[in-house]
Amino acid sequence: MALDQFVSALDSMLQEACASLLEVQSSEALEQLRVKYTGAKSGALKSVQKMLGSIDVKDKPAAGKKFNEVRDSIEAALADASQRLGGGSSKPVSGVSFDPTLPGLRPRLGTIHPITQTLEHLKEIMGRLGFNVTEGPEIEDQWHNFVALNIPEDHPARDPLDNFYLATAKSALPRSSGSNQVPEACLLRSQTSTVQIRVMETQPLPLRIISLGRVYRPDAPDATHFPMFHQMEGLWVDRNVTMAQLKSVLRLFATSYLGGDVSIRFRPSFFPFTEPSVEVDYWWNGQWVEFGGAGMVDPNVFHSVGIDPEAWSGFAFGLGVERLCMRRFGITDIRDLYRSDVRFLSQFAT
Ligand code: FA5
Repeated sequence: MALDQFVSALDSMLQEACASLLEVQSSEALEQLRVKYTGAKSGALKSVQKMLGSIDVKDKPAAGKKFNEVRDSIEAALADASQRLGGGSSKPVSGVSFDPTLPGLRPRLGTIHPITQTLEHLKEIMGRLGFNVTEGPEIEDQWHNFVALNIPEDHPARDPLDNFYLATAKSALPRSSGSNQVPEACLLRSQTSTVQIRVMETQPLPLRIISLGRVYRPDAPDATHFPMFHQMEGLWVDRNVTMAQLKSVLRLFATSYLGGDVSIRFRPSFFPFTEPSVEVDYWWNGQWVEFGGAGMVDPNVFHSVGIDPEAWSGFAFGLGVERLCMRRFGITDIRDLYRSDVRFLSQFAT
């Protein structure tokens, strides 16, 4: 095929395509034109391209160049038509419009997790009652988690099935007498009562502290239990601390945090580290919900940290932070707090 024939075939195709594309009025018609000219199987460009094979070798570069120019022009005309009909363009559009008067995109700000909010709130209330905030480690040795708290070696609370013992972390030589004097496995603390011991070992008396943090137990998750949760521990040791003061502090705390209309009750109970001991419940949704344990520090605990129980007395309590948070925010399933669903969590923005 002669070069001039090839060129004029391309020119007339371009002319016809441009005329049709300038007039096209609907997306459907535009799509038909796209198939007609650029369709991969039987588009007009494809048929002309096939003719390239019959062009004289010396004219092939010029013919190829012409073919590319025409193909680009048809694609540009298709993009223009698509733009005019309101559809997107496959090619970047030159002169993109930009309206500086439109409002900007608002950046998404995070919110403070309801448990963090609760921890801060509890510290604030207890601070007003004169309690100082203290911290303790989450990886504990058996002395602080059990032995010093009057929980002997054969106590069921030390069962490996009820605790997260760590395979690698070991304590220094155990302080408990009668043990076989080899380093013991540490564990993720199962209660914040560990901090009572750490504080009494290191701080001068009298003392009045709270400690808030995570604790870990292999409890099956349900609406009110989670394997990782938070507790607030309280400890007051002085010359004449009484059970009546324990009741007053917990009642003042509960009305401050949960509201004046809250009903709470103290139920006789047992903890190895307090005597007498009570469970603390509040009334919610037609039933009593336990939110903590409390009692007078057991003399054996005082002995283990070198405090004379004849000269000093004290009370201690440990409250479940999640249960308090749920009651205040009306959350009915503890698992919602840890699903990391931003739609749920952002409801509690401060
Ligand atoms: C204790 O942990 C004692 N250390 C409390 C204590 C401290 C008693 C000081 C006396 C003196 P208990 O195992 O009952 O007690 O847990 C206290 C609270 O933690 C419970 O009342 C509950 O509110 C919360 N809690 C316990 N297990 C879970 C769990 N799996 N998920 C969420 N909260 C829990």
